[in-house]
Amino acid sequence: MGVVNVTPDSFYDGGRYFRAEEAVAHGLRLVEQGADVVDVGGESTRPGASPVPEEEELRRVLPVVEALSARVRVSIDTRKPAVAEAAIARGATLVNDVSMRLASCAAGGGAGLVVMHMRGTPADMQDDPRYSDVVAEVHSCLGAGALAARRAGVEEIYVDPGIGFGKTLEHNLALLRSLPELVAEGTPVLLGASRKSFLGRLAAPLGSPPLPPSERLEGSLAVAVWAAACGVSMLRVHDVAATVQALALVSGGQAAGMPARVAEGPGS
Ligand code: HH2
Repeated sequence: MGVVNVTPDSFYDGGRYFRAEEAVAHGLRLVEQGADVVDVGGESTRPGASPVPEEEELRRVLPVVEALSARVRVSIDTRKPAVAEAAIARGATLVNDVSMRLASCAAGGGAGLVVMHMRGTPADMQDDPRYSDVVAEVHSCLGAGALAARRAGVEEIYVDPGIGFGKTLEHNLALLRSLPELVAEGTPVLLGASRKSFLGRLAAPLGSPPLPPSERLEGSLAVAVWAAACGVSMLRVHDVAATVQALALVSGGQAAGMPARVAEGPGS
């Protein structure tokens, strides 16, 4: 899943694809690079982001959804029912629901659904997030969300632990470590870790400030390889060409006899 942010303020690519023509051209480039799905969003959900009015979000995403739908599977990344519904009417067939509120929109429009975990809202989610057991709480919330979506009539469902959405560095790492268990629960898993801030903190030399988003490609690829080896079904990434190349290593290695999944490896 390649990311197309039609926003002025996304944490990595804000402003680069804000005009519809630039966003469509970028989406088509991601398809050429190997994306099976492009995820179109018109509202940044980075920590502290301000909400975008519905009219403005519709104005940003609809022309892009419509143009790209003719060429590739389009997912709509939103928190708003009206945006999800309008995007489905323009050709989107997957709702990337970062609010856990859009199951009925997806069901009504015959679309698939990504159920992503978020604690709080983008404005406050990083204000001291706490869990007594982050893995148990996030997995059980996703299980309940997937069940509710199935009951609402959604046929294609992905669950996503929501890396960086109301989580500390330690929470993110615990969730990444627990991917084999999440995959084993049976609902296909989607992961979005591309260029996120925890990578910049982990990779910075001791005592140095975190690496900026522009220097987080290597960390993003390492997480993509780990997630693929754990059996994650879809990766939401900014760098499609590089990720496709990294994932070829995983599938080539598996063809050459590496364990098909981390969970099936020796000792597990
Ligand atoms: N992350 C972002 C946005 N949407 N959707 C899912 N399912 N999973 C994610 O991890 C996820 C997501 C944040 O990344 P980005 O869109 O690049 O940034 P911004 O929110 O600043 O536009």
